[in-house]
Amino acid sequence: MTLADSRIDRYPTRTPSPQAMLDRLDPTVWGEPESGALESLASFESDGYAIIDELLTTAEVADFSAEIDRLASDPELRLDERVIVEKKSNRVRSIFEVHRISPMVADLVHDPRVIELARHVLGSDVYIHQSRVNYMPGFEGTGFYWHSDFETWHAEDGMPAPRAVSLSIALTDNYPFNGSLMLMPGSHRTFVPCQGATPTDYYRESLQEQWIGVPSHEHITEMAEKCGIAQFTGARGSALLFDSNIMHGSASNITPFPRSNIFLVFNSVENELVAPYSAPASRPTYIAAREFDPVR
Ligand code: 6CS
Ligand code: FE
Repeated sequence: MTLADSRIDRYPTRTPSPQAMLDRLDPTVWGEPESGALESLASFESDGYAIIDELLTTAEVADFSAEIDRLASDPELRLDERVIVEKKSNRVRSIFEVHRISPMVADLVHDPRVIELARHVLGSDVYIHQSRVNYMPGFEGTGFYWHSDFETWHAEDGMPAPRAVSLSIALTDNYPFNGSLMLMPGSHRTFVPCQGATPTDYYRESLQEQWIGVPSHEHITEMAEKCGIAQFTGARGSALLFDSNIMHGSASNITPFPRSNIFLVFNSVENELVAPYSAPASRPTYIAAREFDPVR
């Protein structure tokens, strides 16, 4: 028996047959309650997310918007494998590892307004597991079906525990109608296993449209009835901090109003990736970093 075989998988998923939902085995907020940071995170423990109004100033939003537009229209970058395009329109949908491509985003990762949120929730030093810019263009921006990020990061990236947190910073106004993120409050306390094996090189399709690693209609119904559905709407510059295991998704955007955001995922340095728990091979490092040096 190899080490990999002997590893205990506390969150089994991508199994041949359907499995029952599991209670989360790990804390949500790992850091000690401190004054200050706690105020904006009061709801985080119970809901699995918190909204931070005006994380960025209007001027900073304008600068970041100009920066991501520059990236999206860079012909050279367009050929980079870290750029994901929309299936139909071939327009830029996401740019991964944006904190290594854009010095402005690299600075944002180190900004105390950002890094202190992650360190408080995760209760340790942190590193960037994944960063991306999401462009949800107007008229034909397609959304993401219901999923838990941790289910994917556990199965495909070998993330042991849900000790990671995402920060989605809105660079455009998030209205209820332009593809804004929907979340099920409190769903982070349940792990929803998914049925079906991970195909080889699945990331080449899943980042455009995910069809493995999506919960069953039965489980989605049960979670929605138990938790309800909330929507992240907020002005540009506001941000959504959310637990790696919360059930979320977004509708498509047929309005003329684009929805762009910068998406930073922090993982605890005490939660380093190991071999995938349920996939033939690890995903590229621009999707799941495998250098775990803490962000100082
Ligand atoms: O596969 C991933 O890592 C990405 N997929 C989705 C749908 N959300 C989280 C993450 O960025
Ligand atoms: Fe997601």
